[in-house]
Amino acid sequence: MALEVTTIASTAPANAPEELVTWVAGVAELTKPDAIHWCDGSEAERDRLNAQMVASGTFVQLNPEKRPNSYLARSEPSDVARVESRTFICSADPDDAGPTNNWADPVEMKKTLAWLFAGCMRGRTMYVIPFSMGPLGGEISKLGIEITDSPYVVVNMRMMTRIGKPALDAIAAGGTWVPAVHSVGYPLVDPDGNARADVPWPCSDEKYITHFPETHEIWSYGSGYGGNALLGKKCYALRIASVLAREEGWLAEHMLILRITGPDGREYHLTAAFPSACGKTNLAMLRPTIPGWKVETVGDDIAWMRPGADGRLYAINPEAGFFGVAPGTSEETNPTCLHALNHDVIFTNVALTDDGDIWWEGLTDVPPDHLIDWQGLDWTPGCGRPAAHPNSRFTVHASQAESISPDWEDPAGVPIDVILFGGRRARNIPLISESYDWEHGVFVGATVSSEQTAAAEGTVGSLRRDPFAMLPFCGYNMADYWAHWLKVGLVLGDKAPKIFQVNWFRKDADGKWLWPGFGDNSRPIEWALRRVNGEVEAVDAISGRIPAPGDLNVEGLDISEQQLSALFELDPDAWDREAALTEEYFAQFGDKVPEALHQQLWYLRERIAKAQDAAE
Ligand code: O2Y
Ligand code: MN
Repeated sequence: MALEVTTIASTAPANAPEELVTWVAGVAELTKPDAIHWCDGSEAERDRLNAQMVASGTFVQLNPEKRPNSYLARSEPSDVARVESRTFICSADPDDAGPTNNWADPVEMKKTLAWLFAGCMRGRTMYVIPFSMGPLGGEISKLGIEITDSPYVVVNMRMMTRIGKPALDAIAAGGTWVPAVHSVGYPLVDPDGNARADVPWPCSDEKYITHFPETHEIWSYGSGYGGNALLGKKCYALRIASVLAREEGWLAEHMLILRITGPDGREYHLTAAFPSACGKTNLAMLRPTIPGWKVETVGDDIAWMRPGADGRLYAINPEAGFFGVAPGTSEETNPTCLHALNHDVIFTNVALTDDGDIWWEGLTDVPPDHLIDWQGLDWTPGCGRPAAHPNSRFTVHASQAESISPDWEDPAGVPIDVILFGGRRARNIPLISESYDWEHGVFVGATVSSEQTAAAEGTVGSLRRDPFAMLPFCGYNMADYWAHWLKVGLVLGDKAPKIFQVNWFRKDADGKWLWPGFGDNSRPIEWALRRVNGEVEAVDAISGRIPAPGDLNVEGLDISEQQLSALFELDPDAWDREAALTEEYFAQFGDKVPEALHQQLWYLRERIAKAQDAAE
């Protein structure tokens, strides 16, 4: 039976502010749950929910001797990833969402949501999750409240953010918070009171992941999966935070954060933006092959960056955990990540071994003889189906990575020396190239493109523009976002980080990789850091400044001079064609494209023309 409003208020912790209680009561009145639980974030609460989900069939507990305190969830086949086509930015003016977002009228969307959410939690418990993005109390950190009817979301949010009493205390002390409402859209009782049984992975065929940039609200309906449901991640930390960042003069970015310590003990910090399927998690846990260098993880996916009192740009990781792709993770590709998954992990859509452990494609060279696949079916090698879903995931607390930096939770953040923009490009883009200045760096970030792989949306091999790796994550018009980056550059002045473009994926004429990647990606990064120190000169080229011959450290690497020069080959005619595509691409943003970026395209064409002349 749905709760009375007075009962709803009585569920709230004593220090919950009235405004919050009124909002929760309003959502409960709309969604009509059977019970309300305010999450305190305790281990006891987590253990209770885990046991409840094992009993209901949502979780399979893994063999505690092999994988202590770890669980496997299997989602519905229709609910296996973020759904960009069902993700909406609901700004009053469509122009404020821009051509790269799905826009919806906020008034109309609120009507749709009111209809969808009416009674959607009947028969369920509504969980109220106070959470902090970033260390509690930090100047760059922010608060939120997620309401959800999914216990799976609660236990995932507990690892991915800082939930519970401390966050509620910060809200009670007057902290502003972003409201985020989530429902799986599978009520257990209909409006006439007819009950139906629950299923292990409740969700709805109808999905809406909606953002209201003017009121800083998030409403998500119909999916229990990842970025659609763990609303602190992409919905808040990127889409809504990018709007807040623009209003408040900072940057909310889809970037990993690293600390790198050189042989002389000097520390550097780097952020890096990569589109999907470019090895971002591997870079976040890089094991450098150059002797004397150490790399530590500060964040694997999102960076919030703000100019500090000393004028430099400081970054925090707003998250507390990793929600990474499992397939392809192995002792060879990312041992640090694999070791982090030894205990206290939630796996979603990986395969189950006969002895109660997990497996996915790429974990071992030889698959086990028998598995239960991600859909709960018997699986044997050669059966023609993947055992784990290609977008299967692990959720793990960041502190479990042996590479985690001791300062990953420093509320003040880490000062950024270098920003990298990457992409997957078989041709044209060199291994590394330094931007001529901040404006050129913004142009490079704005024009990033990447070849699509089987795992991503789009045709395999086709190029997808993914500006700043923010295409699905910018909460407002992308061209206004570029203008914001240019503005931040003016504030930072000569204290701005240096910006580089990297490409680990270049191939030779026979389609073979030219660069070994993985730990050897520390080599171009080392060159970037030596540029920061002013230790090496660079050569002006079409794409930017590239290493002078002999300056890239390839000691101990089995790479020929020919391969090395192919990694930096810049064909002026091919670049001319890229410039024409960039002009077309900018055209979709109309007169919103900042003049400085048109200017950068003009400079690029000048460099191309000069190279064409020299080649004649
Ligand atoms: O498919 C999902 O719901 C997850 S998407 C995701 C998860 C962790 C880090 N990055 C991403 C992404 O799509 O960039
Ligand atoms: Mn991401």
